[in-house]
Amino acid sequence: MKKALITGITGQDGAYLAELLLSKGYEVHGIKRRSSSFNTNRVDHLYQDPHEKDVRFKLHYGDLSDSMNLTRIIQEVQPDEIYNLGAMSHVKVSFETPEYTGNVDGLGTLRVLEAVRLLGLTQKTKIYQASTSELYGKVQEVPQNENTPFYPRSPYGVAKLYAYWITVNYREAYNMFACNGILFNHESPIRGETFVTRKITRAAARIALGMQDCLYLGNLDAKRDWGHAKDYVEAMWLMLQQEEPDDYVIATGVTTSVRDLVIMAFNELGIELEFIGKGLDEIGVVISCSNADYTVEVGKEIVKIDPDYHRPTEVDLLVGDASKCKNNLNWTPKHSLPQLVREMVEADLHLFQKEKYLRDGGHDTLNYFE
Ligand code: NDP
Ligand code: GDR
Repeated sequence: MKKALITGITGQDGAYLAELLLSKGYEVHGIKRRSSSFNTNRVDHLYQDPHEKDVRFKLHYGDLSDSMNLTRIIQEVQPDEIYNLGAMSHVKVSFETPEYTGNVDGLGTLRVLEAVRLLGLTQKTKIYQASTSELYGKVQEVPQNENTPFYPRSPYGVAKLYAYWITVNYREAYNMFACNGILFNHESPIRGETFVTRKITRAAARIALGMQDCLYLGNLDAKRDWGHAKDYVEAMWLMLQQEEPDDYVIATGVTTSVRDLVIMAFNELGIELEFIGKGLDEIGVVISCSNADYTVEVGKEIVKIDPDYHRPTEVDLLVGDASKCKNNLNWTPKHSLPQLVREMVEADLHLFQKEKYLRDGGHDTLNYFE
């Protein structure tokens, strides 16, 4: 039975990848951070009581800033594959926590690679590094492929640049099977709530249900190549099943602006939006609402700009060319953006319908401070 170790198992990709590897018969180990409240909700459905027999899903406390901890876990697990997905993954937040981001996202990768080397596992353990389209940053060429020059535009992007190159260096210096997946944005119903797609689909559902008045966003002009996280974790696994280690772009090849994504999400609920005005004064106004269940008035301003969501330096346009991955790994995305948006809006609608029902019935949450 193959053993995999996933850092960042409690995140969006970690949860989907753990599901995929379990379905392929792996024993899956994951590193979770200690937190003052539960942080495993994305993988709780995979949890197995450690007292049972033949448990194939195990969590270990750890942190990418702690090399001794990483070394001990890797020594204990002796993994065939490590997927280094752990990171402070929010680009805007990285401007506020640049040193921490450098430590975890940059040096954290070095710690994993060096642990494998020091433990003498270079010929046993294959490593996947979660690299990112944020490496491309300032537009040099479109679409972006494995040969496009990097020009990161945030502390996150710069930390991931270090991680990218240290992975290449360990592969070349120590003959390790280490790969960079240069993944473009990928989303899902379990996407973190502060990334723009999920922020939009949550707000669309809440506004339709009368639980929120307005959605505040930053740069509506930014364009991203959005895919489905379920498709992308398959590509991660495929990279480690090849004869030779290599680096691959994973993308859909289609780019969409934040503004158009907002329109798509509200359309799913029968709410037609129009954007009027410019710059910080741009607003999204309701033109029509075809669903009688939602009390959204025509003319209501439901999207506004909050400059706090703008980044000091922005990545304007990302669109990936995944031909290498298609040719070498036989991978193509199964989901389109309209399918992804529909799935996310439906999931958030369901979530908030439940919350509204409980709230209206007076059963929503316990108030500890009453
Ligand atoms: P998430 O933010 O959903 O998950 C990040 C994971 O990393 C969480 O499990 C988090 O733990 C963990 N983590 C954070 N800090 C540390 C730390 N100091 N030590 C150990 N673990 C830590 O990200 P995604 O699942 O979306 O992304 C996975 C990886 O892929 C990340 O490295 C991200 O940068 C990269 N990436 C993501 C893309 C995307 O579009 N989703 C595109 C390209 C790259 P906790 O749950 O406790 O916060
Ligand atoms: P990104 O994703 O920065 O591309 O990084 P995010 O969803 O945060 O932003 C995408 C674009 O939307 C614009 N934007 C807003 N973004 C957020 N979060 N909140 C807003 O209110 C808002 N308004 C406009 C942003 O300026 C940006 O242009 C994601 C992360 O998953 C990284 O870890 C990963 O490496 C990259 O994708 C590829």
